[in-house]
Amino acid sequence: MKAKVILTSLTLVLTMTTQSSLFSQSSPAQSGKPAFEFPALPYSYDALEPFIDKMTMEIHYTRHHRAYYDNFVKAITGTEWESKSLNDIFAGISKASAVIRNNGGGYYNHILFWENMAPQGQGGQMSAELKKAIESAFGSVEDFIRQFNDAAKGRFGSGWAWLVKDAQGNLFISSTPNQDNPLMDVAEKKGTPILGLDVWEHAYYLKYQNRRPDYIEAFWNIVNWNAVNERFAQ
Ligand code: MN3
Repeated sequence: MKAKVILTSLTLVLTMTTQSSLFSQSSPAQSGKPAFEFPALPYSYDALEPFIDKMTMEIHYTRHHRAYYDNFVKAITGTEWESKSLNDIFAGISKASAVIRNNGGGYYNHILFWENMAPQGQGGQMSAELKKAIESAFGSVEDFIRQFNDAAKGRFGSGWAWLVKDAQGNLFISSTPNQDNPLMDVAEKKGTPILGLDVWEHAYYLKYQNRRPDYIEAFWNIVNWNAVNERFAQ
């Protein structure tokens, strides 16, 4: 009797699984599949040691980034924003709620941040094209790094430092508060971020405490230039 109940339940589960895989071929809204996904971290939690410690990475990804994603999806579900791309959402973010702005920014910014880092020695080199654009915008690579570090150190409170490509393909450095980013219509200078650095205390406090400048210096050891080159070329 008990075995029969289990078998019936198994059949039911199997039937449901088959149906949902059929539905997943239709649009995300119809299938119940979220339009926005929470991507896997591209490396292990300890891969960026000793520059970013394992516990910081684990908490940052599984708690902070996950919460931005969950809250963003919850906030847009059933609204006009649900069917838009992230680019379109950010282009009209001044009309969205603070919950969508903060969590949508947090969701996107961290995906970029994880992608633009790699274990030491695995991030490759700045491409010749990117180097040329950096020299033309900032004078030299050293001047670029100094200006980027200044933007990251100078961000009061929580926020981000960015290397950004504008609509003409020119590079500039900027800094945004909270989880804003240069794709947002509220940004002072707008463009496509190709490199981002999280300077919220949650990104560095366990290892560096109040020494944000040390964390910023350490970041250059783990930049994934291959990813930055690719974003610049797009
Ligand atoms: Mn963060």
